[in-house]
Amino acid sequence: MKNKIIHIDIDAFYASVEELDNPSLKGKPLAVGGLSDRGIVATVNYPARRYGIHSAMPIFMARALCPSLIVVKSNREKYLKKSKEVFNIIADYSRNMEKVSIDECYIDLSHSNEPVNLAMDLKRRILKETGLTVSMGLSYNKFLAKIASDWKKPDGFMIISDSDMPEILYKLDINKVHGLGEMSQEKLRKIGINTIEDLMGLKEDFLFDLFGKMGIEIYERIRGIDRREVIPDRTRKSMGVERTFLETNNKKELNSYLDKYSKELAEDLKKYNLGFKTLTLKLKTHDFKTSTHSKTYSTTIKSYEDILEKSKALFKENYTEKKLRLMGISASNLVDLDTIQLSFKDIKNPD
Ligand code: TTP
Ligand code: MG
Repeated sequence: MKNKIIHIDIDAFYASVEELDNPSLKGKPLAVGGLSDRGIVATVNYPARRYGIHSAMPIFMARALCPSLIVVKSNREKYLKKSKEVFNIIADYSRNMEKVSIDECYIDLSHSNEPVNLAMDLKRRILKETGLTVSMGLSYNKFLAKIASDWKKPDGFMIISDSDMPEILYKLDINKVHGLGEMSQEKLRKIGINTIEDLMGLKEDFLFDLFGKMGIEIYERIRGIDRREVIPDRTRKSMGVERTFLETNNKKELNSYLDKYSKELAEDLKKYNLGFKTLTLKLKTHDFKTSTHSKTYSTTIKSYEDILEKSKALFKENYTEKKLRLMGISASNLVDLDTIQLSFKDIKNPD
């Protein structure tokens, strides 16, 4: 099977951007996140990881682990700009690029006879033109490409061919299996399943009983079967913002998050000139239970004010006063506003 899919993930992204802006930070333990007492670590550079600090950890806890930790306030605008620079370079290498997050994407290199050389060239160009290192994984499907990019972070490049399968996966922890959430991992650990090798010992029916359709996907993926295509962003299905924070049931605080998310979602939609019809609110309670609540509207939504009003209403309808540790909103049923304008113009000025 041809190795044709690359997964690319920028190393310690927010922290690396801050180091580029202020090179004196390089080599020192650095965290990016909220500065207040209730702040959460968005990410840390690799020196700080040696202290056991990681994303979603409260800042006060991170400081306790490493008193010399430098904390820089996160600046999303700046990271979005840098992310665009990197994606623009990647887009030169494949028309088929699917962004997964601000620092992560898949590209399909089926068209190329030498994907390895292309990948190495891309890596060099990103470093030269943006100063950032990325980790890349090349394989014959998405699941394995992602596992490969995670293999040798930072600045890694790993190839997983079908002849390496499935042995290469045996030792990996189940947290490397994309598709297995925290709750699912917990369920598996309770019955003594901690590695992919353990997971391979489970029957397909058993996984189906445990996780439904996703269980079948997981059964197949760890055996090297993953039929998901790289879907270019032009045909993306949804767009969203979510974040982990310190557990809280303070409505004022939770509403302020909704305000922030609405602003960010409106900005992202504007960038792609999109509107949407379905809004989904995601809530994760302190005991890791996740629920989603969706509503579809007859009109197209795009403005910050509109998103905020509707997400506040969804929140009011569905919030049960329990302490939350994560909240998010997402837009689906996306409407391409370019197309709407075009057809409107066409009606006004028929040929
Ligand atoms: P990641 O790619 O998960 O992390 P990273 O790039 O910092 O580090 P790695 O080298 O392991 O890839 O996420 C990308 C950015 O998204 C990260 O720099 C900050 C942000 N982020 C958050 O704000 N909160 C989070 O909980 C996570 C996981 C990431
Ligand atoms: Mg990253």
